[in-house]
Amino acid sequence: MSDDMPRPSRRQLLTAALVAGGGMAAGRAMAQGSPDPAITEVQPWRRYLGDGVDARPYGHPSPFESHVVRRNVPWLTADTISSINFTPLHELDGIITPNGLCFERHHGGLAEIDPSAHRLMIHGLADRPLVLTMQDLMRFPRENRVYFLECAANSGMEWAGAQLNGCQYTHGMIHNVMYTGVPLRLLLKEAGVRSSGTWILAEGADASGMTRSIPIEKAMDDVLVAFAMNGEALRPEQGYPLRLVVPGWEGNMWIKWLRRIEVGDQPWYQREETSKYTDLLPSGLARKFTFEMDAKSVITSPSPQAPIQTGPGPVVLTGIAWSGRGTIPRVDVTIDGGITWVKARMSGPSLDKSIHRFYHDFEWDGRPMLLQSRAHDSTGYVQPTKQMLRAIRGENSIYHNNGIQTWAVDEAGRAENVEIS
Ligand SMILES: Nc1nc2c(c(=O)[nH]1)N[C@H]1C(S)=C(S)[C@@H](COP(=O)(O)O)O[C@H]1N2
Ligand SMILES: [Mo]
Repeated sequence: MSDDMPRPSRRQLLTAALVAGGGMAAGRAMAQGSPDPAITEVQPWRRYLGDGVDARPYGHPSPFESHVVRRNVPWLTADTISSINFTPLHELDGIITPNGLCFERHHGGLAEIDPSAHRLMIHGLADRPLVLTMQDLMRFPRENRVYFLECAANSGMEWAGAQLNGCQYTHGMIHNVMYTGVPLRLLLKEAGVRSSGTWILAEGADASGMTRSIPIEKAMDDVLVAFAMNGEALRPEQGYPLRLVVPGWEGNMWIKWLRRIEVGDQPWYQREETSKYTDLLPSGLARKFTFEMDAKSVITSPSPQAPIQTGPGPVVLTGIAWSGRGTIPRVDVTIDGGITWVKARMSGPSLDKSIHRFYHDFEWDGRPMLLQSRAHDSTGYVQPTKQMLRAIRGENSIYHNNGIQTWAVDEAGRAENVEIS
């Protein structure tokens, strides 16, 4: 975690300003020709009193930010009930995803649950089966942790080649949230889980009744039963009033509207871990139980939905990187399609199994660029190219695509999803 951008001295800044003559610098030179009404005229927000406190008891973003929303791709799914929408990554900065912008993936629509009628049952290979109310849960010690959730199908549409034009659609099945929750370990201990218990089954209370098998080692390690996100109650879209948090592992296992945990001695082989979320290999065999999400990154700006609109000169390139196995000590960036790589500047907290933010601040000469980022995680793993992935995994995969993304930027600053070989 470092903010190690070299700081120019005042003398260098003065020289730079003289050389640039105002034209190329990031700021605008003080008016020489026509006056700027934004500075010479009194604006409406200065003339009239504004809304008082309490006009907005629950705050919303400025109306000028109304384009910053989750979006779906209508042709991807038959309806919006069993469907997905995408986090607007190109509009975000820092590492935390605001609650209202976390992508949604529902298999049976969202369950609108009355917390007073919600229960969490823990049973199976347990000496003291439990049924907990929300109030009961609030009496267990809780923890705060920031984790990314990535759907294993994120970038799945890109296996066969560049397809969707924007990082919201190519990489937006991810969010990064601070959860407050009770370690599942404490609840399993309270229920007296037996030593013969080697797997758990987690079940949702929604119409899809989603179920996934999870090894007991993970359940006893860092899994949380979360009731809050970014400081407030979970949103209905994210599983209110309870969701499982399974750090670093594929999003499908993070059961929302969590109602039941069964302890058993083998996996259950439910739909979501057999016909779905398995990876078909070139041999015709399918790889099962790919739980951990490999290291991955994407440049969020410039990108197709966030073109360069300021012409040649200073550009702040930025993006996100994450790994299901730890932290991201390093991200490399190239603007020439991989001929030369530079180390990006990391900024913001470096947390285990969380999104990391990177920047590359450079002077754009106005020539076309091929932008790529490459994540290194704390285990030494380096994000592969799409060609490297296909060599091992073949052409028929959908899930677990963590290949390097390329954006082609033209002279006008427009960016497009491409692949280079
Ligand atoms: N009960 C339930 N849990 C669920 C799902 C669901 O449809 N029902 N979808 C799963 C999938 S596939 C993913 S990727 C994540 C998505 O979480 P989110 O909607 O908070 O982004 O939730 C998982 N948990
Ligand atoms: Mo998913």
